[in-house]
Amino acid sequence: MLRAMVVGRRFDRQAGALTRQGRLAVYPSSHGQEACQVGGVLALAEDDWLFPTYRDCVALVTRGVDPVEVLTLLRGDWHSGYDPDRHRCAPQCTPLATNASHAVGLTYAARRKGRDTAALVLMGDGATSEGDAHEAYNFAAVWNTPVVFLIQNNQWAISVPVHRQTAAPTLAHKAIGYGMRGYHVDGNDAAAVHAVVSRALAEARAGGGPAIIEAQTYRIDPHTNADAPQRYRDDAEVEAWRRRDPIARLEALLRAEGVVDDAGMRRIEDAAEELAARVRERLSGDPEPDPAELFAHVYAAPTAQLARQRRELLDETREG
Ligand SMILES: Cc1ncc(C[n+]2csc(CCOP(=O)(O)OP(=O)(O)O)c2C)c(N)n1
Repeated sequence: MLRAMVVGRRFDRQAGALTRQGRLAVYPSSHGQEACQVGGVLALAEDDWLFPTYRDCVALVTRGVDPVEVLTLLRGDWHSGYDPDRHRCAPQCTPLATNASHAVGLTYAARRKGRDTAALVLMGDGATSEGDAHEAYNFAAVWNTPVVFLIQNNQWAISVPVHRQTAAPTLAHKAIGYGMRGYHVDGNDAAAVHAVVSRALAEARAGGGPAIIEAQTYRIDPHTNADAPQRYRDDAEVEAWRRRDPIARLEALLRAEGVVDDAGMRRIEDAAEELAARVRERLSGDPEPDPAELFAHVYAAPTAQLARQRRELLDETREG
């Protein structure tokens, strides 16, 4: 977990730099949320599925998706960038909470086929206010599908603080209303996140139904590179959360237990630097996407409307 978190943070920093260089259009940082994403993903079994959002690039890298493929969409190239079936990772959803109902559908279908595939849905605190979240929670509970909804409560939905998002005592309380298990966990403690997600997935696979886990964490960086957080939050708040850094905490624990030492940390950091260098090198050129591909994999048989839009786009880009 420590290695994945250090590598994930280095990847995250590299992606931010590539954005400033104009190599990526936009990048939503995972900085501060590594314990949630790594602890959650490492609790998944091989055949389980991950349903990430735009925020969850570190989760995808941890799942073994090629880091360059993770960033492909953000370069403005291709729809997902990676093969969802190969990694059992759904494409990252930007429309909030839409990934939640996809996960319910996938696990429901798997159960009908006699498989015990479970799914982990990553979602933000803001996403819990969406209609799609309600529908997904409700269907998951009524159909008893093996889905674990891991809410990364990073305290902010862009400029909206969590106390403006809900009047519930905690987001985990929402589970009660849907008739499922609810857990509340320190989202900056990787071991705790891993333990509670593992338990919830095991219970779900054994027929115990879905669960909502609220992990308390913090988005250290701006919402994306296009955000100006100094307009809505205090530096003192950010500093207080920096002191609860999930990587420093896990490192301190593992050093105290004699699992890792200076040499071990150096090996991890070297691996992280190597990954960052490979990402930099492979993203140093510009993609040359074919605009027509935008329409290629939407439907098996394109609708008349899409065919018309495709013609219009090709006419426009030819003129341009
Ligand atoms: C359905 C929908 N409505 C609005 C948006 C615009 N939007 C993008 S991110 C965001 C905030 C989401 O906050 P949260 O769910 O807490 O996730 P975080 O970005 O903090 O990880 C909003 C409102 C969107 N992507 N999708």
